[in-house]
Amino acid sequence: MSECIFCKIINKEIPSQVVFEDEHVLAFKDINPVAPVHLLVIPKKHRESLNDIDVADEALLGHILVVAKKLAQESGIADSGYRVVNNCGDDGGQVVKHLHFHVIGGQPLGVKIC
Ligand code: D5M
Repeated sequence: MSECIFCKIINKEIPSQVVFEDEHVLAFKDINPVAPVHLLVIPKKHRESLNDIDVADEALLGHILVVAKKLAQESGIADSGYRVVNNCGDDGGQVVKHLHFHVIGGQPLGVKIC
């Protein structure tokens, strides 16, 4: 049994507020939102971080971004703008070691560092 918290969410071993699911990805509300809309889009297959992605995962990554855009549209934040964020590794601020993309919006967002 995986100890990964996001794998547990995928396997419905712990609850989450799912907003989208298909064969390849799951999207759910972040438990600690930093903006009115804060979703996480994750691959169903465990990848620790972007560092574990290779060429075989290109279609999966593209799909994640298409899902992120679709969820932004459905959340009503697409026109005003939003961020899709991936934190990779410790210096990147990654806490949960299962690849995930934050979709954040619904208010003007803070300082950009890049
Ligand atoms: O972001 C990890 C994110 O994962 C952080 O914003 C909280 C969120 N999180 C952690 N546990 C849960 C559960 N159980 N449900 C929903 N959201 C969760 P990182 O980029 O790793 O810093």
